[in-house]
Amino acid sequence: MRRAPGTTHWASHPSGGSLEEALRATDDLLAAARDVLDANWTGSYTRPSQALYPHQWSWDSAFIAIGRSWNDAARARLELETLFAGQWMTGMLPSIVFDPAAPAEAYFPGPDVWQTSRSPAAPRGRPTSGITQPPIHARAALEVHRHAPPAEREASLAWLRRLYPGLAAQHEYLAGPRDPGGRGVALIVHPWESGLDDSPAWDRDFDRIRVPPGSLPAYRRHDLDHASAADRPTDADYERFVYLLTLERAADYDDAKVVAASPFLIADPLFNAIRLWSEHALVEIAGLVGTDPAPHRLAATRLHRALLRELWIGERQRFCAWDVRRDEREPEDTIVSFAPLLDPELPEPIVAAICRELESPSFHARGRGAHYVVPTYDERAADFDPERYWRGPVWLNTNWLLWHGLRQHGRAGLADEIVASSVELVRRSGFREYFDPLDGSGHGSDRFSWTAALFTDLVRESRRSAEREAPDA
Ligand code: 2M8
Repeated sequence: MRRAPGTTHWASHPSGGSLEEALRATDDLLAAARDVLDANWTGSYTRPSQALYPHQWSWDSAFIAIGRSWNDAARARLELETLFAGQWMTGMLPSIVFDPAAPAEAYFPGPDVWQTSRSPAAPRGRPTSGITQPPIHARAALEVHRHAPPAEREASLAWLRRLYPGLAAQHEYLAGPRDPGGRGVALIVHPWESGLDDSPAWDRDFDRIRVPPGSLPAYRRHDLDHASAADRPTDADYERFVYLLTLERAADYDDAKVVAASPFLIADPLFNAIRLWSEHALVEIAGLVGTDPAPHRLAATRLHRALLRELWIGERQRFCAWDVRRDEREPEDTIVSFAPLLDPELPEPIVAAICRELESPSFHARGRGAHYVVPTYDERAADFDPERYWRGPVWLNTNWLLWHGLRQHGRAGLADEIVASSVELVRRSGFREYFDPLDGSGHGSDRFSWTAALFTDLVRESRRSAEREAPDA
């Protein structure tokens, strides 16, 4: 099927033609993606981007390792090992491992603000942040292992064996201190832990946080030196981000104290769906490294039930973030509601409800001129913003997660559209951090590592599937 000039109507699935078209002539883009990853490689890990994010970020590294493993399995393995060297004794994997080689003023808030040496659980001599990020790492480790060339299979298995205890500890931490009420879903204590920092998914909660006048030290946002203010979170949001950090710091990052003190306490469907998907990966990894997979199977069953019990809201036909502090469900229609597609056991009527919403004009504005999927927020919402960070733009990592979820539930048509749209966005605007769904323009950082990595994975994996399905010549 041909596209009209200037538009990307990946409609009429399951015709399949448009994916084929998008995958054509991607060799140069794959080479360019590899260049981005190599340029951002430091020798032991990959920076998300050179100027805006000059340290190691947790879920970035997991996405990067997956994409990189298609070309360079050894660096992909080292990426995750470097990250896990920053793991806390509690099992918490920090959202940032700071790079001592980066200049002190390169990023705010840096190690001097976090002061994680206040906690006896923090790794000694390795400054990190004091919060975590979505636990995609076990899934990443499994993908990296699957991509290992035959000659490296033994080295890859040995690596999995070394990594497994850290991965298991990360999951135990989330099931323990991060689930103080024992409801089965892990709680996040800062929007930065969600990875979708200023998503409207928690506006109702976040907007109610009042920063006491004079409670914050003077600070300067370095992010605005490297990205347009219209693309980044507002100053008011940043104040609250920093305020929450100061509360966590004042609690010396003691989990029980942080949970007791934090005005932000959210059970996020995306965070927990990723956790569940990774728990299933741990079942497979345990089998590969010769450990009992049963505890991971049990944990996955519990989490599957908890997701449905606590976060699926039948009247709205939607997974909602749960503001645990106020015991309110946040009904905003955002991309976090779709992430439970990652649950392989999600009941079919719920899969169908999610797909209906994904195909509705809120997320899939067919027939309205140029349009790219999947926006991170309902395009019909009054405060939808196609350019600002997590408040509307398309991101390659959420596209990649949904693509996996849709494929595992047999929704090939929608999954193909996501690949086609992602490829077209990169072709049009390069490896930008995020993209305007309405015109495809790029925003945030340029030469962004996870865009390059996940572009690689989407294209290589789709080409491989197409080859498998092609009739014998
Ligand atoms: C963004 O978050 C950091 C804070 O952790 C920031 O804005 O400074 C988010 O997009 C997050 O998901 C991502 O991991 C990080 C680095 O790419 O940037």
